[in-house]
Amino acid sequence: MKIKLLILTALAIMIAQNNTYAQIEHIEPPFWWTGMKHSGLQLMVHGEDIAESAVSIDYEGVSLKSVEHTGNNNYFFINLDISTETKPGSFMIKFTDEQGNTVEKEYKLLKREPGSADRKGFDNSDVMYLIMPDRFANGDPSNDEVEGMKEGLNRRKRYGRHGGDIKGIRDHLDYIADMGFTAIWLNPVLENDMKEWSYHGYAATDFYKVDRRFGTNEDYVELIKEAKEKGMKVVMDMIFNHCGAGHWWMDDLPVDDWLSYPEYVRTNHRRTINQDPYASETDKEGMIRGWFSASMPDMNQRNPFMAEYLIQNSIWWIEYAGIAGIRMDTYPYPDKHMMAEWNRRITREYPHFNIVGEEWSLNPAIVSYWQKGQDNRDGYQGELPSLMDFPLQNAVSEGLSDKEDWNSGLIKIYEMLANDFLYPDPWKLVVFPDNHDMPRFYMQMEMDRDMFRNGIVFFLTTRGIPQIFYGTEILMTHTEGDDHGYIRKDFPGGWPGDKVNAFTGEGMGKEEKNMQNMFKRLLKWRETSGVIHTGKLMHFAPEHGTYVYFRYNETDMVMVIINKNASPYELELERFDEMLNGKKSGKDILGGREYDLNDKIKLSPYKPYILEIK
Ligand SMILES: [Ca+2]
Ligand SMILES: [Ca+2]
Repeated sequence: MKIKLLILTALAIMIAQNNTYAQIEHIEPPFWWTGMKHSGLQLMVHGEDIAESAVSIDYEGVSLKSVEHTGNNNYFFINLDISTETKPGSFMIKFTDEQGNTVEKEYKLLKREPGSADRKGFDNSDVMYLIMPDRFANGDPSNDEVEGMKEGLNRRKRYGRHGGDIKGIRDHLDYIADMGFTAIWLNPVLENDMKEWSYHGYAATDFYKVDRRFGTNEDYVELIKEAKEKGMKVVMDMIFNHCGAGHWWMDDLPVDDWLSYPEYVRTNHRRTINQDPYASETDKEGMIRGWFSASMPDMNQRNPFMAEYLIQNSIWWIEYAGIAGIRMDTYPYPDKHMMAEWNRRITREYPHFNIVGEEWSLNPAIVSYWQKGQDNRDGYQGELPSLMDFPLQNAVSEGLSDKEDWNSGLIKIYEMLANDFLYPDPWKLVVFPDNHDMPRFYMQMEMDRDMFRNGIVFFLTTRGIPQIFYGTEILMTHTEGDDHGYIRKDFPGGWPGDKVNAFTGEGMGKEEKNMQNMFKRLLKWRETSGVIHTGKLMHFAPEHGTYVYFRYNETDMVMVIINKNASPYELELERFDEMLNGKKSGKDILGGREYDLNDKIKLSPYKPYILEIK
């Protein structure tokens, strides 16, 4: 009886507190670190009528600079300054209303990991494996359905959630490392609590929380730690242009212009307005401010609170999760000046970090506009270290598929690389045969394994940082059509009961197995071939269905032959004297055979060669 009374009293006190004073719903970022270069920190505080409170903080080294109101009584922004001498620890943020009621929230300042600021981003020595987490491996069936989340499991639906998760990736890190990949790019892992189509992750509903159907924030951190132990970096996919329509703030926006438009107005997708000297304001605004889709509201990066929110969010994930790079989605859609500032802020904090942006244009002039160091005539300073090389992807796809002629075939690849003069640093571009948004490279090659092999050899030996989409190494197909749901099929072996297991080789077809082995051999070789990472490139105009190029430095040389000849062909070597003069032999790392360079090289039909020159 006494106990009951005590509980009731305690409950009554709690209710009384709730009634008299605000609940803090969100403080973001949820914690921070001492010893950051940028001493400022802006906290977004969300809670009913919270903006009527006075704020106080008492912690040595932390000063409260200002409190900014937004016109919405349920939010304010607190500007702190954390001096360089501040010790890690926690303090209370005290909110006091006009009646003198107070509520306190603990806020933590953590100690940074040693070497955090000097972390090395992904670079030319890496090959990145792109994984769509929902479609790779289901390591934990218990998270397939999460109570309270809008979409559950439906593996029969190609747009449904299939149950893949972080545990599944952790379980197969050895496979990825054994294949020879040294970096992993995961499609977005943040919460997407949307009614449907939430599996792809591009509609975030919480910027500080991993989707529980993938795992917890801690699981994500563990994955990155384990990957690091196995020699692999992790790249985080981020989207600054839009959030999901189911984001918690959509019911009560922090400030009037938090979104570009309060209601759905579709973007015109005319991405060239960013470079076009003649673009109308109507087109510019229509592109930048329109929503990506009805379920993806456009965030207004011109609002300074939003800009700071996003910048801090990415720094928070870098510091918290230990990522080695960011892949930024839909790069030309947000406000470009804010994006440049974002790059500057990250680079100041992490000088050796890497960021790759997605500008899906086949025109290298457009892509090069964004890269750090580009001298644009409109004065825009891009600041972005790396971009996805869509122009080269397309050139290779067409170059290998199209008939050889003066203006078609391999010449497309040769001439596309000539455009590298446009880039401040073409070596930093990410090159790829395919990704989650386009038909798989094997389908692009109309399931011609010879042409596929030529293309893979090219991407793994040309300049840049290669990226391979999960399943491309085992010739995954989508003969049903090019719909995204088909392109992003489940990796065989990732689900209990799968008849084929590409992790163990069980039940795999001969051709799939052969291709997987070729990838492994090539990736392992590339991992230790410094000349492919940083060596120079010289290529010779394609002739007679062959395209020959060299990667070389002071000590090493590699000769690559891309070969589209349907019948045996004898390649004369005199034309390459500029490179081969005095060299004696070349050993093919694919077939293992040694070739005498005083003679012609007899090329087998459609077979590519990678010769280590001695
Ligand atoms: Ca699962
Ligand atoms: Ca936008």
